[in-house]
Amino acid sequence: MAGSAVHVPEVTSLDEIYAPEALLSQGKRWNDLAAEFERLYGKTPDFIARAPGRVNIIGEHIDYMLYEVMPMAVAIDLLVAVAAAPTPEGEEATVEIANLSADKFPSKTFAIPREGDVEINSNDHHWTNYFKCGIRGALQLLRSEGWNGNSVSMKVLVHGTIPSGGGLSSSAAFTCASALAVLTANGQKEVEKSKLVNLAVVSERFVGVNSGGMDQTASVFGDKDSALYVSFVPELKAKQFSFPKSNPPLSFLIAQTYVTSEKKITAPIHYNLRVVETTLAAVVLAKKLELGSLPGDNGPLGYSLSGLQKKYFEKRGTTPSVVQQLETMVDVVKQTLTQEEGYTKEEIAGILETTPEALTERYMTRFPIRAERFQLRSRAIHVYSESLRVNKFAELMMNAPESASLSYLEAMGQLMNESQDSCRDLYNCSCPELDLLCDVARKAGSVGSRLTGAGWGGSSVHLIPEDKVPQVEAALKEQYYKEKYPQALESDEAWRDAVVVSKPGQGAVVYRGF
Ligand code: NG1
Ligand code: MG
Repeated sequence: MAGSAVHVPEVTSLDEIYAPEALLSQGKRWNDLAAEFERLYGKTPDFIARAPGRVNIIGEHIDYMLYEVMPMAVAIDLLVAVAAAPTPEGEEATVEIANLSADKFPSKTFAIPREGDVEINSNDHHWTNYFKCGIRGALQLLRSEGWNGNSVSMKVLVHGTIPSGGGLSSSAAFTCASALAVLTANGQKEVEKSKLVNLAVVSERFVGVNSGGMDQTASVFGDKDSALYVSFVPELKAKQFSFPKSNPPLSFLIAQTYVTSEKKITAPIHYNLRVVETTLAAVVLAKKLELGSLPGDNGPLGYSLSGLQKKYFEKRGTTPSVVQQLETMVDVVKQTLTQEEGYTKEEIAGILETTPEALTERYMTRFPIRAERFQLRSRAIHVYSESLRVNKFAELMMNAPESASLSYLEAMGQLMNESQDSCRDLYNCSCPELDLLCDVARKAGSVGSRLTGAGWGGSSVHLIPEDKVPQVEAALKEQYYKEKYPQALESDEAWRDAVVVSKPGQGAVVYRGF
């Protein structure tokens, strides 16, 4: 559905969401959810809000620097079943929330203040925090649009099939589905996709991760037939595209490391630190290059390397092609940020003619971080070179010949392999298990293998000529899972959880098929 409605679709039948081969098992899962809802709360849900996970094909750790990325939604997802009731006059709305996997995710009841925000303790990593993020974001949006009502009270039952910490963005799916559920429960008949994404991005930051916007965009704008080319400036846009027809046909395989990376816990030394490093790289470059003050933008900390690129060429009065610009930026970084060992906070403060305390206050207080040295050089080289790879990859994807050859696929795969090298060596966000999966897959016939998502564990994605898929699966089984995670070999179901051939999936929907 190219150029589909800007509103989240309301669907009444599961075949609008899932591929035919998944309908049977999904039908059972949705029925189980509805039946358990009835058992718990004594009534059927009014609706189910559903949002999927995603896999990122290429463009890692550059969304928060406002560069284009190429993710697709996947079929695994998060369901939020809701029954809403008006909150009695003068009382606070209540939320009763439970999970179908009750042993792992215990239920909770809490109130929503009539004014102000629902409290989220980001040090207490309770699973329901993500639902609270959705409430906060949704109510803030409604209030900003002049709504001054009291929220409805909600009975909620959740079920997810996206492994948490698995790199396929269970968190964004949960935040998007929750925000969508709260908006719908409070009477919003039509929810605009970009509004939902923007509010979900901001909401996810309430759990302590200073995230970019890729995952929420993929989760909301996903489409059954296409992957997405997502841009963030001048405003959020998700262009749909199909994979090239090739001989042999191509497929994308997702393989789990089963090393979980709980981003919200490691954020001060991993994710949030990278956001600080790349933002400070932009600010320091602007100062060293005497570009004057950087224009503020939508980057999580207000400045971005893409803003810097724009300013750099404005100042020079030239507009080379995007590829030339990015190549130039890689050189500029290499010549300007010469300290390969990184920069201390004191050194950065010195360059910026400010104090370390002021730096901490401005960039490291809402999202605290821990670092001895800030790797401005390597992180900035990664960002510019990764954006360059995305541009080249998009060009190959979207302008492929009628029937692309194996060597054409190999050219695309090469860019994915280079992305993995850069993530491992410059961004330090890979891990030995991800490196091993990539290595094994490539030797068995993958033409491009890389981590997907934030990294430090989670999943990998592989571009494989279809005829080589069985070989790659067999090699992964033999050389990775057998030793590192034998549980994956115990049943067909476990294996499908570890390694799947991934097709683009439908984005968020509201289901009212009851
Ligand atoms: P994960 O941790 O895989 O959900 C994160 C960010 C993305 C993006 C990627 C790296 C969130 C919700 N998602 O993904 O915005 O920056 O890492 O490319 O924080
Ligand atoms: Mg996440």
